[in-house]
Amino acid sequence: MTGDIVTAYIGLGSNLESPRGDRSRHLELAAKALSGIGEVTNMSSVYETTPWDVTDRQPDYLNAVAALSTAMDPSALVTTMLGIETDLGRERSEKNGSRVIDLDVLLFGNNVINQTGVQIPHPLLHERAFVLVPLAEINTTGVHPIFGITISELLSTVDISGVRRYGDAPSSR
Ligand code: PH2
Ligand code: MG
Ligand code: MG
Repeated sequence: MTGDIVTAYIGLGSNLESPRGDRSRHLELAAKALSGIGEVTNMSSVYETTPWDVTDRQPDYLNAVAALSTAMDPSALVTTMLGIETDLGRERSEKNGSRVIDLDVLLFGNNVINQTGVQIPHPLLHERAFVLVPLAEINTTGVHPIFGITISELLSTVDISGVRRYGDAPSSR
């Protein structure tokens, strides 16, 4: 714990069914889990997105972004995200391949952190429309702490054609 309350932005993604439910259900279970560790102060709509990187052999994703007010330090937050992923049945196989749930710490206040296993801002955040579209929805004027430009400015640099609005924000209650 740092003692400080910080707003972290968490990327949520799912492109598989599991015994717990479908992609939407996984986002909802993840949102509820987030509300158990801090206050979810904002949640984007859900977007259906074309797979990025491994494009030929995995289904479309649902993606969303949550704003989480937390007193955890970044490393504890990352560890907690991995624990929620495991609780929701995530199994790790191919890099950038299909997953039941993925919870990435995108931003942690204005902090820049480069430790083993903890890279914040997320190193690919600025390249990924499936992150920037939902992030811009809830944090338009937020400034990327390395590039020094806003999320909406970053959004204007990427191709958003693979990102379609799918539905309302997952309930975190
Ligand atoms: N996550 C990945 C790899 N590719 N593509 C989309 N559309 N959405 C994701 O969440 C995603 C991805 C690895 O984390
Ligand atoms: Mg990811
Ligand atoms: Mg991840």
